[in-house]
Amino acid sequence: MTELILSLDVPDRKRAVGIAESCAPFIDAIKVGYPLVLPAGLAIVEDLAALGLPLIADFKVADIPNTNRLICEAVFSAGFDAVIAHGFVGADAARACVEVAHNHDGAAYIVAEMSHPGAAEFFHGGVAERLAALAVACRADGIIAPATRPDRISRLREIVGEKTIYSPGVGAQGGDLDTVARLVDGVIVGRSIYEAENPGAEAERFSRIRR
Ligand code: OMP
Repeated sequence: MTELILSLDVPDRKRAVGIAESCAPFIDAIKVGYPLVLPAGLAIVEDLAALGLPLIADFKVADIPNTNRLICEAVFSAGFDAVIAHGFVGADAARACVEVAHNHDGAAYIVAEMSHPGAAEFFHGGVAERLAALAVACRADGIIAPATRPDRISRLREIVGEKTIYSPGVGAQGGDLDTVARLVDGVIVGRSIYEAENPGAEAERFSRIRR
């Protein structure tokens, strides 16, 4: 089964909670990042907790080990179940995120390659492969890989093996749901669901990958 993860990049707290509620029966986790947490605060975790779904903090943590540790402590103390961190800051910094996550019985995912066109400027020439290897070496729970480049997902799968691959970039960014769903453990979808007239119905449509 491939998971469907709702990316709740909706800055209005009430609207975000309403969308999450309508989508909840059709999704496996909710990813929350700066667009929602900055206006709504970490209290958004309490609003979403009632849905009983894992909450992923997409803060793309990318600092020195001590700061990463402090950020991740705040993330997991707030009630998140997982965090997304960058690996380009080095193994020591990425490992700090993984250690805090595991101390809280949570998970940490490392960005191996990003999905937008500009990612090609730096994520090339073996960089993504090295970041995926770093994720394995740091005992991260998995990686983030681009739905916009399924061939790259397949290449990164060779490196991470059975580890989780979560993939954003379907729909609004052009990635094809069914193609990507066959390659990854979870597909992350934002705008295609939360900007739909009926987000719940759209989430249900996307949820065909969960069968
Ligand atoms: P939509 O493009 O609206 O479906 O949203 C995709 C979500 O995934 C957004 O929250 C992005 O910040 C996030 N994302 C990417 O789009 N590309 C990446 O390479 C990595 C992420 C991420 O780490 O989640």
